[in-house]
Amino acid sequence: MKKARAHFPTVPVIPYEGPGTDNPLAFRHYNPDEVIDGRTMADHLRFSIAYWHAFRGVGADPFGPGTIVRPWEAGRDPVGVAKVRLEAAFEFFQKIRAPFYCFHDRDIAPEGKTLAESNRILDQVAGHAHALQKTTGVKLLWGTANLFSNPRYMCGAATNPDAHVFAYAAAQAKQAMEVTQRLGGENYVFWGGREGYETLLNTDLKREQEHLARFLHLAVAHAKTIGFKGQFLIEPKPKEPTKHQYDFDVASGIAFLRTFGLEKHFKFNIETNHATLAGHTFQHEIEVAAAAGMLGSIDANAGDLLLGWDTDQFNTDVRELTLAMISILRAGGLGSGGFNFDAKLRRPSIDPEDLFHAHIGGMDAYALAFKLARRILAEGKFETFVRERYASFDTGFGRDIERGKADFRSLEKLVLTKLGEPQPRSGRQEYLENLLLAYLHR
Ligand code: XUL
Ligand code: CO
Repeated sequence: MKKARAHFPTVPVIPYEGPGTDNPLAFRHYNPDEVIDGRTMADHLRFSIAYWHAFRGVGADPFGPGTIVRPWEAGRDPVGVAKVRLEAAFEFFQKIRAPFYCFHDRDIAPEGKTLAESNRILDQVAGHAHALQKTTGVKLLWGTANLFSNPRYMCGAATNPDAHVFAYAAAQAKQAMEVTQRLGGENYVFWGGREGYETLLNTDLKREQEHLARFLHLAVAHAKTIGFKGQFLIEPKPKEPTKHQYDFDVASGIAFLRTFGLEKHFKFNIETNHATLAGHTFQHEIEVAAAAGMLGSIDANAGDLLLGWDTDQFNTDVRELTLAMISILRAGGLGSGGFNFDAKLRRPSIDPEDLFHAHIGGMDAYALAFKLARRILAEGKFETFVRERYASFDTGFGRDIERGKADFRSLEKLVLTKLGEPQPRSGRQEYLENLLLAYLHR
């Protein structure tokens, strides 16, 4: 392959310079080569760049068109532009030192006039991505199909009232999964897109949920047919674009998967901004997934709680990330998942350098949170507190309750004859919050 010209000529490979540096284009906490417990930080954190935001985001919003103009977008042949864009992207992945990227089919390759043409274009552009993966060592964390932008999906894809659209979506997902497999994708994501509804006046909710489950069963079957071993992930979101999305949050996602016998095949891709839109904290969603053994991957971002929509911002809230990281590490990590920056530049952040500042902040915040969470878990103060709080279930009648050896009658007898009134114990929330603060600001 001919040597690609530099698309970010003013920015070097971002060095790690430590917390004391004044260099805005250096990492303070993310040291990808640092070995911790026998694995590099790059390996622990498995950072990924979201192609749709970093390389297709132009800063458009409902009040105006894009503000971000990249030089590689200038060509007239869309397939040629797609390839040069990929080269710019891989240069960025390397300079920002992210080992992974993620994409929707339509992010990397333009849609053709027919499905056959779209498939051909995608195959061709994916071939270029494959070559770039090989020369750079950057890998695909996950792929997915965009089943929400094209007007044909205005009433949903798998939940569309028209079986024709369901069939089209199935065909598109098939191709996206096969391309993901060819590129060595470690996971495949199903985000609901327009799988939800605006009004029940025109919607058969039960039938739509059954169709969504059927679609996922077909995906599971196809993965088996082609030997795709990547992990399937559901990405819950409560609203936006539709008023009510079927994959509302992790808890409703678990119920849905179990109802339709899909739970063995899926884990969750949890997005911070989606958690808060559902009225949950990021950590809550992680804990709910972990409790079910279904924690898969993270879409790393943040919403603006004063705005209340999916603002997809880079997250530098170390407190929130440390709490999340505690839950992730306690659950044994993300396995084949990673931290994918599903986050975009603000509309006026138009310089190529802004893309670096944004990701440096996001990566540093996660790296710092990772280190803090490890220290907190190693010292075990919170764990000890929680364990002691539930200690009455470790022995005697508490253990009998947990093991199913007590019933209402035996417990009634126990209270009447022996236990009497329970002694209230403080939950010590403020003490614990101060303890956390001491870790965050040493
Ligand atoms: C939308 C969103 C998506 C998914 C992939 O809110 O998060 O970009 O991550 O389809
Ligand atoms: Co996302």
